[in-house]
Amino acid sequence: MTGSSLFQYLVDSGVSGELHNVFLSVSRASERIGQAILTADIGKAGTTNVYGEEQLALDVLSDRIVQEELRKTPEVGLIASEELDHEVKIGSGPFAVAYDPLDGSSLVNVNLSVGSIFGIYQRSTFIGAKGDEQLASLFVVYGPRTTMMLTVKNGVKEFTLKQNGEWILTNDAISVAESGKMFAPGNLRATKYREDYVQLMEYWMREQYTLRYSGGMVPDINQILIKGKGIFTYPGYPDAPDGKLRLLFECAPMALLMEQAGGSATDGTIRILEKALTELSKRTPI
Ligand code: P6P
Repeated sequence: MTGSSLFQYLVDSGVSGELHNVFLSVSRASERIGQAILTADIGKAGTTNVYGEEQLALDVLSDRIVQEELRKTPEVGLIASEELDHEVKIGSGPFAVAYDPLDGSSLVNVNLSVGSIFGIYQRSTFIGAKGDEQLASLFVVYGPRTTMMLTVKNGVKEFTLKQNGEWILTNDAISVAESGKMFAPGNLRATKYREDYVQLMEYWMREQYTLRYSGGMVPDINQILIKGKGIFTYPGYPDAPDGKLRLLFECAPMALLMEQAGGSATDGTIRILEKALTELSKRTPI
């Protein structure tokens, strides 16, 4: 129930002890990233990631923090990071963690909320993985408060990081329903090429949906989960048919949370969680 610690929740939920350490390492990494955001250099790292996106010093630092914590976790054998161009075997543990260490990092220098996203599997390679295979997924929002949305596939729970470093269960009944009139429309530039997206936007505006889009997938999805309503879109268009968002690092973890909260997540045709990963950098419309 609310008020219990993350560790107590994992025990109460019957999550296997082997997984506890993985969650505790991820939560420790997130706490450290939250601290780094407050103090670290928000300049450029002078490098680009595999997507050709310029890395910020914070992107690289956040990835290093997650790696440090996961390399201290014997239960984790494999990692993949949005900041790396290949998966890395880090031990002989059964679990595999795919993560975006600092999603939307460019929002830090305009002082908007950002987040970290994690998907946890039991696999020896991510190639071929489907989001349905995730044992758990979670994201952390670095906003006015640092909060975590977690699913171990028995619903979605919110934890809040307290001053003493404890993650306390603050909402144990996260759910979304059809009722909401709130939209987070990404990639509006696609309307130049896609009449269907124009019609959808016109419908949402005519129906007086409330616009809530920050440019950060983590806070934008968090808002839908907390308010229990709304829709997030990021479609593709001829120049980028799969859009921008990554299947492994962003869309699959988010899709599991959304479905576990009673919502749905598709690429416009099939469930995100049914899509097999053909390559680490695979993108998908959502
Ligand atoms: P755009 C952040 O860079 C990100 O990967 C997601 O967090 C966010 O939803 C999307 O890209 C924003 O993209 O095209 O609106 O800047």
